[in-house]
This record gives sequence, C-alpha cells and structure tokens, in this order.
Amino acid sequence: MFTRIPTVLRSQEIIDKAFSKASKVEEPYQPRKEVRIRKEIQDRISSIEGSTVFYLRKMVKKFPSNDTLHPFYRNLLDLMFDLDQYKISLSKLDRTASKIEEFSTQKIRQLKYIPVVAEMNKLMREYYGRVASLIGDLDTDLSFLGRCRDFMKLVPQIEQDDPTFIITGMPNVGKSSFLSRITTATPRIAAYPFTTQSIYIGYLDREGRRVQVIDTPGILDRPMADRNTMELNAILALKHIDSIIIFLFDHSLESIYDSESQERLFNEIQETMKKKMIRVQSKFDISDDKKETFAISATTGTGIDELLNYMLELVKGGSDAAG
Ligand SMILES: Nc1nc2c(ncn2[C@@H]2O[C@H](COP(=O)(O)OP(=O)(O)OP(=O)(O)O)[C@@H](O)[C@H]2O)c(=O)[nH]1
Ligand SMILES: [Mg+2]
Repeated sequence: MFTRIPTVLRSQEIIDKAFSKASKVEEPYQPRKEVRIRKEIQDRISSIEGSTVFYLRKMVKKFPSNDTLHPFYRNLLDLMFDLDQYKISLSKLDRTASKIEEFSTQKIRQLKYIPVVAEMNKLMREYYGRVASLIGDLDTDLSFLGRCRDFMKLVPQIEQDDPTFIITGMPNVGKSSFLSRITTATPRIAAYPFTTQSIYIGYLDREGRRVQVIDTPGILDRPMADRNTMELNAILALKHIDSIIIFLFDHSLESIYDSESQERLFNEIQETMKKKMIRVQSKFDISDDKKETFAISATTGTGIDELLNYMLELVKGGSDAAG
C-alpha cells in the first residue's frame, strides 16, 4: 500500500518538470511561421497537460482511498493526521487534474482561431500562468500527502490476508521465546506508532498455508490505565486486525507477576480487543501444575505441537475459498 507510493513532489517541482519538458518541444518542419508557432504552442500545451495530469492522477491512484484503506491503517492515519483532510487533499488533486484538462482543451481550441504570432504567445503565457497557479494551489495538499505517506511507510506492514495470531501477556512471560520457537526466520521488526515499542512479526508455514504471528512487547502487556490517550488509541487500532489472541500466563516458580494481575490483564484485553483468546501457560518445564487449557515450554518444546495444531484448526475454515 503506502510502501509503493514514491516521494510526493511539491508544486514547484511538478511545474518545473512539466515546463522544462515542454520547452524541448519543437516544430522545425513547418515553412510558415504562423503555422509552425501555432503547432509548437499546441504541442507544448499538450505536453504540459500530459505530464501534470498524469502525475496528479497517478498520485490519486497510488494513495489508497478512504474506502479501500484498511481500518487498521485508517485508524492510525486518523490519529496522526486528519482523515477528512486526507480525503479533501486527494479529491483536490483529482479536481485540479480535471481543471487542467478542461483548460488545455479550451486553449488549444482558441489557438486555432488566432492569426497573429504575438497573440499566440500571449495565449501561451496565459496558459503557463494558469497551470502554475492551479498546481501552486495544491502545495499544502501535496506536502500533507507527502507527510501521510512518510508516516504510513513507518507503520508496521501487516498482511491482512494471512490468518493472524497476536501474542500477548505480561512482560517476561515468554512471548518472544514462543514466537521464535514456532516461526521460521528471524521476525520482522516494526516500530509501533505513538509508542516507544516495536512489534515483531513472524511467519510459519503449515500445510502450504502461511500464518502470521505478532509479538507485542510493551504494547499489550500492561493495564490500559497506564497509557496516555494517544498510546491507548494506537493500541486500540490493533483491534481492526482480524486475529486471534494468544495470552501467555507465567505460573512458573520464576514468575514476576502473580496470577491475579495476569488474570486482570487477560480480562482487560478481552474487553478492549473483543477477540477470541487462547489461554496458554508458558514455561511449563519449570511450573508445578497445569493451570490453563494449553501448557507449553518454549525451552523444551513440550505442548507446542498440540497448541499449534489447535491454532491451525481454528483458522482452517477461513481460507476454504482460497483452497
Ligand atoms: N524455563 C523456561 N524459561 C523460559 C521459557 N520461555 C521463556 N523463558 C525465559 O523467560 C525469560 C523471558 O522470556 P522472553 O521470551 O524474553 O519473554 P517475553 O514475554 O518476550 O518478555 P518481554 O518481551 O520482556 O515482555 C527469558 O529468560 C527466557 O529464557 C520456557 O519455556 N521455559
Ligand atoms: Mg519479548
């Protein structure tokens, strides 16, 4: 999505590029001056129209529209900027492209009836001036969209089509160990907006299917009351990711947090995220008894297969259509 958008040019850059390209247009093979100049101006207008309209329309196409923007990204974009402004800026680019088209057609038509070279040149100056001012008026929008693009490029790229699990639980319960135990390569790290934290995205392939697993250290690992509003809203954006939550409980002898506080966090995540949650007891190799539905050890591998099979079973139905 946003990663495919090139740097957004500013007004002056668009104008400079288009004008400089048009200045290279020449019509040398016309013996009659009036005919030659007329043709040359017409070609220049077409050239400017072509490059500016093409660029503006390309940008409108590259930026996801409000409707196609995935709710997760829409939510984060809205937290950082103003979503209404986003819509307005995109439609302004589109409208300006149409205005340039109309204006170009109109000027090319007028040009046909002008017999004098001086008048033709006047028309061309008028044309250049008007196009420069139309594009100049877009500068704040272009700058705004450029900032949206730069911000969204930093937002974690989460595959919306892969079945997704989000690992949560208090600090030090074994989230990272579990992630690296079940996923293949080193996880991808992405900064999470409005927090000082990063999320880790790993993948596993089972029966030809790719499953995405996200580790959220520092993000879904403590009470929401400890967050500032911005951070809280950014965390709530995760709600929009179609996913199942794996909550790790550490009931081991090493555990830093008591069962009650872990339970409280579990309930809170359930209330805020409103998603299916799987209770998993971690560090089973150093725990006394089994207290949760699943008990695993990332160190010895105990219970991992059983949990994985259950996870895959849960997401099986979702992709029947895809085969
Ligand atoms: N014995 C044992 N130790 C484990 C197991 N899983 C993790 N640990 C240890 O527990 C500690 C914390 O593990 P991490 O995987 O870093 O836990 P985490 O939840 O990712 O921690 P934060 O990212 O800091 O919230 C490390 O010292 C691990 O070696 C396990 O299954 N058995
Ligand atoms: Mg960790």
